[in-house]
Amino acid sequence: MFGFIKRKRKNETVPATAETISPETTNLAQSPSDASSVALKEEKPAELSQSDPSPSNSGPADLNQALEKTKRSFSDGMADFLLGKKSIDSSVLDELETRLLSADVGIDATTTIIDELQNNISRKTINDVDALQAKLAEIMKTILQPCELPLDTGTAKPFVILVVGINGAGKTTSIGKLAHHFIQQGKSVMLAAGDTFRAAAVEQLQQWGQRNNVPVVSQGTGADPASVIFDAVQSASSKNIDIIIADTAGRLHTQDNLMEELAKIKRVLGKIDANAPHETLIVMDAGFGQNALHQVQQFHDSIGLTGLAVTKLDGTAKGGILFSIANTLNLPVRFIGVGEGINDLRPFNAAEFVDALLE
Ligand SMILES: Nc1nc2c(ncn2[C@@H]2O[C@H](COP(=O)(O)OP(=O)(O)O)[C@@H](O)[C@H]2O)c(=O)[nH]1
Ligand SMILES: [Mg+2]
Repeated sequence: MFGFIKRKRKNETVPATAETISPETTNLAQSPSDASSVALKEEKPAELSQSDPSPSNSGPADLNQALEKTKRSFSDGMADFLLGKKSIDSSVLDELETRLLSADVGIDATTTIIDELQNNISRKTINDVDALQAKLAEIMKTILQPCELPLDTGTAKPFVILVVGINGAGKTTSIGKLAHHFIQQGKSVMLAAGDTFRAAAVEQLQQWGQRNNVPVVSQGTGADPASVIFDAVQSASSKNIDIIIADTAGRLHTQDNLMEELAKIKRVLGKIDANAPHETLIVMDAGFGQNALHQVQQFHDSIGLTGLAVTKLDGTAKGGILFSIANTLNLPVRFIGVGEGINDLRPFNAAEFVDALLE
């Protein structure tokens, strides 16, 4: 955010100084293996055709660039504002506060940041813009650090990841990127098409399977998601696959029958391995800002989440939502999505994120 303040300040003469949906939920009593009499289809990975219009396979999006919109909402006009300042006074903090709020950092995290800066200014440990920037980065990293808990998939085999969230959040796309991420680590991956609500959803996952050259287990549209995922995990087990990632249909936290369907999937998986799913990962669209926090909390209360993937940070000025997440949800941010391409998902790193934001 202050990167170009520095550039502007090269001409400065007076430096600032301090003074200052799915199919209806089916009967759980039905044995999942009964349900598996529905034809199980395991898409063998196929080579991609040249004409496949897959999202860019280019290198990872540059984090600085991906966060451009959020950075702009912080920094537009901030440089000019600070240039006129001879000291870091309360008006600087007021301005910063407004910008943090507009980037959706949230009231609690913003208050923490501003209070901490104010204390340092009062104690005269911040005397200029550079010191302000350094302290700001330090405080922001401290807030985000507790969310940085990388997903360890080595604790079970197959390690089962159940992906949930509302429609359009980026679940299926993130599963495709996740498969790529794990393959890069030398792991074997299988996908389960648990979004049986629309045929297109199964096809979308199959395409990601092809791009990654990994098998996709599916049944027909309208099949019971719990049985699809159950069968997939059994298949992964027999094939010695390291990681299975299960897609689910999008749903709202208010749709009780759909939330019950997720609970059912978890119960059914528990019959194979008491600890499965080993990760219940919610995918959240960063662009939804504060509204998404409530939704995530409701999912958590209903089915118990273990991690978050925050997508579309490239498409929003609300990237500050990560700070609200850190302050209000007691959940690890496993990954962030910064574009539509196969490489555009990265493990969340608090320091890297803050540095990119303040660059
Ligand atoms: N720009 C951007 N688009 C994304 C990202 N993640 C997903 N999308 C797009 O969001 C749309 C919905 O994604 P999809 O995976 O189908 O959502 P689902 O309904 O939750 O499965 C698609 O057009 C994706 O390409 C991201 O990190 N950045
Ligand atoms: Mg989907």
